Amino acid sequence: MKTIYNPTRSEWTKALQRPIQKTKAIDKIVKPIMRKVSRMGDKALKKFALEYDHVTIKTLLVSNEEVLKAREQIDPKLKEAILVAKENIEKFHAAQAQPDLVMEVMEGVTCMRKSVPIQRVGLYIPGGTAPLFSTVLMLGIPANLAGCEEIVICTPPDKEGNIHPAILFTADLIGIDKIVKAGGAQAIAAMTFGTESVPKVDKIFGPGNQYVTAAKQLATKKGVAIDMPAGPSEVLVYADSSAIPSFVAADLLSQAEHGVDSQVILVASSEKVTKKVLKEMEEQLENLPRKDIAKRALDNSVAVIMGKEENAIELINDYAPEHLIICVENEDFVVSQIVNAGSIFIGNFTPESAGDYASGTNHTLPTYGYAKNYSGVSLDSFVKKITYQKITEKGIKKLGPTVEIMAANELLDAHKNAVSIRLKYLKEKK
Ligand code: HSO
Ligand code: ZN
Repeated sequence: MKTIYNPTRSEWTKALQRPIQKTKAIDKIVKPIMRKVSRMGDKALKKFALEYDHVTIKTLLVSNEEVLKAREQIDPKLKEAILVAKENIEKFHAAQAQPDLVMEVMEGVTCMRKSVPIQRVGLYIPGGTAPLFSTVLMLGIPANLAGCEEIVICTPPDKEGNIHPAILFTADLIGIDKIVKAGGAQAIAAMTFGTESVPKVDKIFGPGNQYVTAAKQLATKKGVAIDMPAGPSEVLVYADSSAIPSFVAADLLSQAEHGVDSQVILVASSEKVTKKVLKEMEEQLENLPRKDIAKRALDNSVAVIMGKEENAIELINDYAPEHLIICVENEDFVVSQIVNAGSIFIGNFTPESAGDYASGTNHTLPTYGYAKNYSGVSLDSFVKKITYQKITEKGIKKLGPTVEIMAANELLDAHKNAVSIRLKYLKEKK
């Protein structure tokens, strides 16, 4: 992890660049996969499972027996923990529901807006080196609360063709029974086009590797929406002498262990704070089972010494981190100044891991600087808002002339006529 001292804007922009994604080369691999799945359906999914996951899949859909077995395999302590997390996530997401909006904007002109669930959603749950069953909660719970009619999960099988029991247990717990043994770009393709076993969906959610991300982007060209453009996970910790260095180090390492392309940034008020944190990181790193992954992630990572608070705030807003941990004396003021971040964790006792698993907020968040213009997943992500209006005779008489003159000036006579014809009708009726 390199250290930079009081950088200027152009210096930090250069030093904090995210690892470059080779989208062109990846698209070249992903496009034919998408095509094959659209043409051959399930057959293509099985072929790719053999090719990429080295496993022969007879039945793509997870069976009831597999789910029952998973229930027995899960340690009771883990079950309990998943239940606590579920309760918190449900509470915080249920409260996000917005009441219908009904307003008489002008006499006789009533406008309404209502949230309506997206009918069919697809949730991608990564398997691989870390089976992210917590993501089943983060995506499945709001999908259920929103009232989505069909929810399908795609997740890659292991070498024996099994799905991790915690993923099955969690899906079952929240009532999702369509789980497909498919991973990678082929899974995204299946949810985009539909196959014999996988329903075509309206929106695809979930994290994944670069192939999954590229496939999601391609899906958007086929009329399927996605949660957000994704990149590798990242955290920025802003710390001063009030921060506990071992905590800061642990938080930085918690994101570094996600993947070799993860990026973690320390912004510290002084060299002293930086040194303490870096020393702690070195020590803690050695005891981590995923230290090789974390070490490589630290190659993409930077410690920035920023003496002035206002410069630190400017850097944070410019970088727009997915996760932002604020451990400084002046925390209320600093928090109030942040305009670009996916999710903010405040104070020494708020590790990012709490939000990753169980505090109640969603862990599907914008990375790669997209926190400047995207929100994390929430209940809103699973609904669209339909607006309605109803105009009475009195209302059209009142509003009509406004529309007529605007339409005429946009040189759109047919628009004007749609009003004029009604006003004429009402005049003649008298
Ligand atoms: N930090 C990840 C979420 C996660 N962490 C899942 C552990 N499991 C992206 O926000
Ligand atoms: Zn995490």
